[in-house]
Amino acid sequence: MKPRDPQQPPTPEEEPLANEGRRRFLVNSALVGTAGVAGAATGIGTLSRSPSAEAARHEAADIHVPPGQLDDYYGFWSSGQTGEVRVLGVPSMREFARIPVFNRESATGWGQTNESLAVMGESAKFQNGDLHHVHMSYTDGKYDGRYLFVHDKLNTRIARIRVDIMRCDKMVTIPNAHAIHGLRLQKVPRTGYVFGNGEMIVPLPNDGRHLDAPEHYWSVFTAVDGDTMEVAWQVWVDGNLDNTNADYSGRFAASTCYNSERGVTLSEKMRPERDWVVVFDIPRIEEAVRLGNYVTFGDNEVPVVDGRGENPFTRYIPIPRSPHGMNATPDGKYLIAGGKLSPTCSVIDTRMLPDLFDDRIGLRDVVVAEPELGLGPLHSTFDGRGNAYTTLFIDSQVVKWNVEDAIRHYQGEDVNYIRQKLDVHYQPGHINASLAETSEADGKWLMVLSKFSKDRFLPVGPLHAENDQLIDISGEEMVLLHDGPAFAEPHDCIICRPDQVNTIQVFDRNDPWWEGARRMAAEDGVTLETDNTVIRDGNKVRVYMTAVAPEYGMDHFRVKQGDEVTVVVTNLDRIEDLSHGFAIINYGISMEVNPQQTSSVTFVADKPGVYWYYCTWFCHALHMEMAGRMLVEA
Ligand code: K7E
Ligand code: CUA
Repeated sequence: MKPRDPQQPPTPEEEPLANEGRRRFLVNSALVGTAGVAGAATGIGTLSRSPSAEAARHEAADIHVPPGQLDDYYGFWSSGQTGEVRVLGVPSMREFARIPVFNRESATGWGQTNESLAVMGESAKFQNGDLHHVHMSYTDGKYDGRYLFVHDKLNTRIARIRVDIMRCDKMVTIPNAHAIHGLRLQKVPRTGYVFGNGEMIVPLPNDGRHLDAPEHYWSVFTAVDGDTMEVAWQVWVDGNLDNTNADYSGRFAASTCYNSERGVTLSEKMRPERDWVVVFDIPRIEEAVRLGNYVTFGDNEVPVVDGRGENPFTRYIPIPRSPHGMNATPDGKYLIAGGKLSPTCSVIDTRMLPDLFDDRIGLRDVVVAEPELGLGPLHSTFDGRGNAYTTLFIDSQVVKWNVEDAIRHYQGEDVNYIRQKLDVHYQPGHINASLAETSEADGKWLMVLSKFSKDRFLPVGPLHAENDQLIDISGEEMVLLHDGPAFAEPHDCIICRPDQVNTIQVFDRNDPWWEGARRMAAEDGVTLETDNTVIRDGNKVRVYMTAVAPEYGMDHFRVKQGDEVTVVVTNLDRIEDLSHGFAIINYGISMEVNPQQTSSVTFVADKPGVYWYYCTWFCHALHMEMAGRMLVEA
């Protein structure tokens, strides 16, 4: 048979062959990709999947949320290098909203409006971020719906999102640290502290000294006050810090370390057989800060408590090398570190930590199980019925195992702790079950965030979607129900109940969100809700206008070339979902103005001429007519 022209569709006779070739190609490319990721790891052996069986189960279980019906859960997704947070419904996996945080966002004007620039502060100069983890504030170990907290690995920031309006209201750059990676919250009595891990080691302060002397490179553990969003204190540690978590007693936090040797090359980082989990005693650290027992670095005032070597504040628990995830069981008893390069997880009994800090027991005594789970265990989650679910990155599987049985096995009993292994597609990282990060884990839904989708979706060029897979864990067996394509690169997600998420649909006019515009208007003697006026102050011009569908309060305003113009728009509509926008053609200005909200933007009118401004949200039958002219005199 002559080779077929790839530009032509296959003939009916060629069709089966073409499909066969596609299958073979995809399987081969999947294997190549895996080998690249897993390095010298063993073959993955997980490509034997059965699409028809999955499809059958899909029909059996009901994840379809009919039109007009609401989802049972909210999911909040991180987005990695996209820098935003996404809001999904579970189990439908419908995406409802995106919350811009570290990224520059076109529709809302995030990164351009004065309100967002005030939140971002000096770090607004960065238009990107790397947001791996999102967590909701706690009271007594349960989600309380006040805030979401996130971090930026790329530019070393921690930020807070108001849940009621789903907008970021605080952002802080963390001094002394270099790349905030792990981020978790104090669960008890409340949040409280936001804990952030400095992942990369650098000189302290990192001001040009010790460039060629890695023995002077260090990591710090950071506690931010979640109420004020100021850095409360830091702990100077040995090694580096990867993922972190807080326990359910409120006294301890713990972080994994994959670079205990503080190497700067791959081979140096891989040297020892063991790395560690470092545990922090929060009250002792607070006491040291109170007593002035700390140092500071460079030009910041943040108290840094020395937690290196033997000290009252930290304990370094040796575990197999290069651990990654750190998860707390919802019953409050255990912290579980994912082995990554070791096929094991290390189970730490948090109830033994007080004795460890009083030196009554040895470091390894608190490790009560080290179950062998499979290749590349990264993160774990829980069903509230005593089972853990751990992602096996290299095996492309989720393993369900019983924590108490693993402990019995470690004590020498002949019990099998593995309950089930399920193929996922492919290379899973984070895993999270409904409410599993809280004491209310309810064991219904499991999300597995797979890093590779390979052949699971229609191809979209070299950059593939990630695959967020939905699994039913309510029964004895995990059942894979849904493939959820996702753009770069949701590392993590949390799933909570709708009653834990209370949003407002129409702004209160007293909302602090536009505090800057409110103050400016007061100084100009302008009332935002009623006035449509232009205030000139030298070459600074402030334009105040209202918006009521389908009209702005001003059909034109006049400025001079070179003026610094601030436009303040107040949406007077009180109707839910009636958002307006304000955009200026050829000036690159665009922002949201939601019901009863004030938004403002400042720019230089550098080009003379007529420039139409218009509304960007379809608000009315005459939405297209909702426009006006900015007249810029030469
Ligand atoms: Cu495992 Cu950054 Cu949470 Cu990603 S980390 S997977
Ligand atoms: Cu206002 Cu469209």
